[in-house]
Amino acid sequence: MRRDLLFRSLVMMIALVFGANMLVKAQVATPRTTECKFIEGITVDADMEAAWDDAVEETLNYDSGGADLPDPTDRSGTFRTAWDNDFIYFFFDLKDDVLIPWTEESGKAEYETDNVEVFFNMDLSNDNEDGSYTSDAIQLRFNQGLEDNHQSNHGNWKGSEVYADDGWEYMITETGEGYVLEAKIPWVGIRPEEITIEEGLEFGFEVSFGDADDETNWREGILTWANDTGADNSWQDTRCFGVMKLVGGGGAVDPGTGIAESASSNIQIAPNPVNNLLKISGVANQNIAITNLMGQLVMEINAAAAQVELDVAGLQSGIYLVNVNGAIKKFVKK
Ligand SMILES: [Ca+2]
Ligand SMILES: [Ca+2]
Ligand SMILES: [Ca+2]
Ligand SMILES: [Ca+2]
Repeated sequence: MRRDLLFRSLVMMIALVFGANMLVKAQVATPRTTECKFIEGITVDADMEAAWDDAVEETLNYDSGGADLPDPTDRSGTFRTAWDNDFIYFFFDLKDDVLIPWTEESGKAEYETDNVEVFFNMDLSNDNEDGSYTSDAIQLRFNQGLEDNHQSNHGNWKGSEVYADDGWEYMITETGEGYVLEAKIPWVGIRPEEITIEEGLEFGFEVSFGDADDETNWREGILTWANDTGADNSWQDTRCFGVMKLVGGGGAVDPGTGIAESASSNIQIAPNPVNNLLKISGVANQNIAITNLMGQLVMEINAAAAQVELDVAGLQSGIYLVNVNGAIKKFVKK
């Protein structure tokens, strides 16, 4: 018995040593990765609602100076991400001791004052060997103190007006220790035509948090999430990016978030999730309206029989509501 215990302890010790070794190697050899979860019900108001509880929290890990990280009160930060079929969402919690917003009078470029940038490289299959931006790579900026501005220097920038029309929103609130930033960016402004936004998609992603603390000086440092090279290079080198993977959505997500279903209804729907044909029963002589979560009507029929079959193959992946005479059922289109 004792020998057995001794043997097991030895095995565990060896495993620990090996495990630690592999962890160190992994940090050097593999790019940083994160998961972006399918979450609905986020409102861009610089307030972290309960929906964000499900999101992965990431830390800004590296400083562009290459040296040790600065004092956390000078600049430090965490962020969360989420996605749905139309948007990618961000919530940044940033510590910054002196806020230098961009103003017209400052005479500075937007990237020189306090700001956050996000970078996307949506197609990982076409990257240039030297890391120079492919047409699907993009750099976008949120400026502290400038809520209607979203600039980009490089990549597939479609212009801030296009983004505003497509629903780009962000809001910043000062916290006393820095600021929080909540944002949503429409996929339509990020993704190339050939990339489908769906569960399992992996793409290049990076964040940089630029910090200026003196109106007379330039930005004095940048914190990054993935780039551990010590050089401020993400704006021109996609090899500095990490990888983000979309998880959830397309049936894996609990459709119980947001609008409540009617519990006491005779209506039954199957299968759920559905690919092509959705059977709806308990609906004789009633009007059936299918809406998306934004309330837009996507299909409508009058049910002559007690059971009808709807061809939903043409609907985009996501969660939909079946409205029958005020009763609501949800289904997920794969
Ligand atoms: Ca919010
Ligand atoms: Ca600072
Ligand atoms: Ca690419
Ligand atoms: Ca600052």
